[in-house]
Amino acid sequence: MSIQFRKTNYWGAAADLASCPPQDRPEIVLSGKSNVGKSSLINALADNRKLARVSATPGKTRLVIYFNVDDKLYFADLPGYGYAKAAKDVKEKFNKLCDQYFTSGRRFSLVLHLIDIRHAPSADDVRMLEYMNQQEIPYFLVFTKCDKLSKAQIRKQLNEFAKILDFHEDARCYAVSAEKKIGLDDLRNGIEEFLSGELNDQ
Ligand SMILES: Nc1nc2c(ncn2[C@@H]2O[C@H](COP(=O)(O)OP(=O)(O)OP(=O)(O)O)[C@@H](O)[C@H]2O)c(=O)[nH]1
Ligand SMILES: [Mg+2]
Repeated sequence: MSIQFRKTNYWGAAADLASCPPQDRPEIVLSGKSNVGKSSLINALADNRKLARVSATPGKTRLVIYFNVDDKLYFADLPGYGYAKAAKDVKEKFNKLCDQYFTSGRRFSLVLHLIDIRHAPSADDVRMLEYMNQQEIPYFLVFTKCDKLSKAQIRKQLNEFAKILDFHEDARCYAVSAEKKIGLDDLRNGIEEFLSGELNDQ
């Protein structure tokens, strides 16, 4: 069964767990530091620049925003963690929403964990991978903003990440650019392949 990523539309925003959609189809969560390019990646996968709000100011996504992909799955766009400019109480509130989200018992099919290819992974990235490894949450690592580096630099960075990060043996890695549309088909195919068992059961 193929997924038409172009048929992605806004489902709604959830400020708490009660407002999240029913778990009637697979849910793919985008996680990662603020400004890493989560909303941009959703737009790029759907080939629609107007879908998710992209911001020059980090921390714009303050709720869990749900998108319906081809009536087959949801993308959940999480608020980015660790953005510098928000006030402390605001920051804590959003971190709490993310923590609650992950520890709620809600079932996720897959997490796309985004890391900017140019930067060393943060302590939060390391913590998140440890958490997903422990909880056996399947994830892909998606390295973003590849248009900013040469092919040789990308290879070098990927080798560095492999040394620093303890990824699960099943975690696939993708290097993408939302801006220049690099690596998107690979990622779409990876998602489709990953979900194929689940979608065929529906
Ligand atoms: N060069 C380049 N810039 C990108 C790419 N993807 C995103 N950006 C830029 O990075 C900034 C943040 O992008 P967003 O998609 O809003 O990031 P986010 O992770 O959703 O951020 P929060 O909602 O704050 O957590 C914007 O200025 C984007 O234009 C990319 O592939 N290449
Ligand atoms: Mg966002």
